Amino acid sequence: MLTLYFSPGACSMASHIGLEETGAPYEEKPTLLAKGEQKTEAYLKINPRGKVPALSVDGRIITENTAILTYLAQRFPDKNLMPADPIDAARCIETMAWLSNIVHPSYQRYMRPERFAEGEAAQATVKATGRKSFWANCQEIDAMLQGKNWIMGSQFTVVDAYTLVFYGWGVRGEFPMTELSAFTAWKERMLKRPAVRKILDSEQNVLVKPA
Ligand SMILES: N[C@@H](CCC(=O)N[C@@H](CS)C(=O)NCC(=O)O)C(=O)O
Repeated sequence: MLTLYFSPGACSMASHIGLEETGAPYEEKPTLLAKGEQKTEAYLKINPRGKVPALSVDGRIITENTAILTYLAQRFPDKNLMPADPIDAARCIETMAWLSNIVHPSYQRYMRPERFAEGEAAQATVKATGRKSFWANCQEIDAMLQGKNWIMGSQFTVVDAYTLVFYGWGVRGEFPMTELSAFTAWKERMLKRPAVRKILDSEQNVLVKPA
């Protein structure tokens, strides 16, 4: 049995979409960050780091979007969620690692500067540099998507599921996302995928909420 621990609106949406794209049955365990449910004793037994997502595979836990999405692509090879060529597969994982290591923390610095520095002046600097870095990262994604349907080219892969988190966060953070034409056209393409739409609707994501 596959069980996903996630919080609507969080980066766990990447694994949620990936899981839905496999077409496999799974159980959902909402773990609401707004209520601090990621820090409960019960959840810390699932992921001692107190973060979502976590995927339980018959009781064995995988954390980190990059690992969960790679596992899903390998477990369901007929769904073609990872490029077949080993170099392209490595590049797909490389891009997920970049999203996790660079893009996600840039947004965190913008939204939660208090986690990175003490004192108002230092936090204001962290926030401003986080905003600048996140926007530069969004521009890099836009450049990656120029002339392509999907991040890896002509094939939808798990890195697309992960990348959508950041378009949504950009909208939530009031960045001028529509200025990024390739990124925005790709987002519209993503919304046409039934699995993506289902998860965005169920999480009441900002990208599908009525204005
Ligand atoms: N690199 C990790 C990041 C996980 C992460 O930071 N998750 C956030 C939600 S976006 C979280 O659970 N935060 C709760 C907290 O820090 O208390 C991944 O991709 O899975």
